[in-house]
Amino acid sequence: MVLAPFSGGQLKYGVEKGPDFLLKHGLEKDLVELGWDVTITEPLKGKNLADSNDADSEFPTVKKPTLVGETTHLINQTITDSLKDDKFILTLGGDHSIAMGSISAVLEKYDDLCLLWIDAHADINTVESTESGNLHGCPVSFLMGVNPPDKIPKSLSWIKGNLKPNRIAYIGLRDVDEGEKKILKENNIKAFSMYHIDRFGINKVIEMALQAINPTGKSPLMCSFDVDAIDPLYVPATGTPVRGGLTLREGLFLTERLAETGNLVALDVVECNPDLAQNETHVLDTISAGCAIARCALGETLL
Ligand code: B3U
Ligand code: MN
Ligand code: MN
Repeated sequence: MVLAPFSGGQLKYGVEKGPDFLLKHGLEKDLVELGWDVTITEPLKGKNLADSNDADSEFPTVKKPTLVGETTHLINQTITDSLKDDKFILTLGGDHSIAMGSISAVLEKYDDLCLLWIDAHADINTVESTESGNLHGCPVSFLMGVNPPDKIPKSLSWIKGNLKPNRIAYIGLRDVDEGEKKILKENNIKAFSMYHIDRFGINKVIEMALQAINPTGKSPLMCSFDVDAIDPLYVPATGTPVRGGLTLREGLFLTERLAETGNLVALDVVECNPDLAQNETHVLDTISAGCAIARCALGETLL
């Protein structure tokens, strides 16, 4: 288990408390009870990363590139180390920019890795298309290497950008920027929005997604799960909630199905922000959903 208490990919503090809240809810004990031998690593602990908006005159379109670059590199290095022992990698965010660190590391070990990005958002903005400048809206573009090389901030240039577009599928989308739609189309990326879930049902959608990115059924799978994919009715305490999302059961079903394949090698659970809850129930709903996602991905409901 990799703790990534980081909020620098966006502007709302509190998301860095995610790992702590998930652990306090009993996640480690739950996983041990499922039979996992859990080790906890903290790549960011004791690291003095300046939380300034390092206004980078060379790259003015993105916020805090140095902080995000250094942080995700530390996460990458820790996970690269853990993967030498063939561990399952569960990374707890933090905002979704941390996936630059986790996915790049997993991809280095498994070059045929298939990625399921479960999110209300596509997080595929480039340094040119981003309107907010928040790097949690950009990780996929860096992982895929679609940013113009001369526009990549130095601190993020360690990312290889070798994730292939035909190995990514999205599920749960409902708030995608125009620039992102263009990138998705140009790269022919499989993207299942809430419309597709209503049209075909969640079971068919996950089968279509897996078939598209992993036609042999033999490649390793990673899931990057942004809790805002689930409707704010169930997961209210998150930075950019969008109504009309997955039910809690649909979200859990996705991870149960991935566990069932036997090919899941890594999971991110990101964007739980307890500070944005209006009351204790909101905190509990959000954190218990985050824990349930992890437990289901790690086999809890497989009989
Ligand atoms: N696409 C927008 C909004 C956004 C992306 N990810 C989240 N929000 N959580 C952006 O800022 O790039
Ligand atoms: Mn999101
Ligand atoms: Mn996201």
